[in-house]
Amino acid sequence: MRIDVVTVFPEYLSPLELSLIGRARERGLLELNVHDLRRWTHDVHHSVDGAPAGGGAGMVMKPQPWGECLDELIPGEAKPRLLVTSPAGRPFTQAMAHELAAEPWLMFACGRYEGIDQRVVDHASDSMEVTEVSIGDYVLFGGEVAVLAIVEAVTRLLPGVLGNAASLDDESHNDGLLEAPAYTRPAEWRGLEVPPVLLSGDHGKVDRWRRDQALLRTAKARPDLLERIDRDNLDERDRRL
Ligand code: 6GU
Repeated sequence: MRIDVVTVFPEYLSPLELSLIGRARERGLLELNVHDLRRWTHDVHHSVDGAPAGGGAGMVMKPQPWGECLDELIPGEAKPRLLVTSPAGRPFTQAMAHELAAEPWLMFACGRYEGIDQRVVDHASDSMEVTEVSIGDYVLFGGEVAVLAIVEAVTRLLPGVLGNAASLDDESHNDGLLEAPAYTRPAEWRGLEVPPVLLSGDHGKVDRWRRDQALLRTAKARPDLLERIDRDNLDERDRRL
């Protein structure tokens, strides 16, 4: 997969050189390029923003640098899926991570200030799929941290990135539930025990326990997820819980 990120703070994306994402890049599973939007400014101050039309607080990113940037980075017939970060975007979820992991080319436009002039989105939408995306119901200074989160969630779904792909099946959000709590050795720590069922060696019992815990945990922390779960995916015992 190829990913391009356009930002006025390229250094903000430097964590993408670390750890498993850095390793995926070295191994050629991910090609990632970060671009400084100011490259497409022509004035001495390299200005990328202007006062909002209609008045109000803050600044809006000007369309000109974005337009020239997209023209240069997308010269041919092949188009990326363009993701524009915004607290007003579509909520990013594990389902969207799977959707994005299936794309050959993603391009992220990081909004700063009060966002990007809407005509950038409208114009790009004529020639490619554009999705405004948010990582949650709170406001960040800009989209860079959102891109870190999204790129990480997507990269770990790419074939060959995770050593143990089976762990993808069991994790939180894959079946609409949160995952059961996890334990490791020692069996007793500071007077607290690992739940004995996990040491029983009975895989059927362990699976049932994990399922119960996942349901209880989800009911407690995320009742909204439980509301949305497909009732057909619940067995007799789930329903009683
Ligand atoms: Cl994608 N951008 C900004 N600025 N704030 C956010 C966000 C994105 N997602 C949640 N809050």
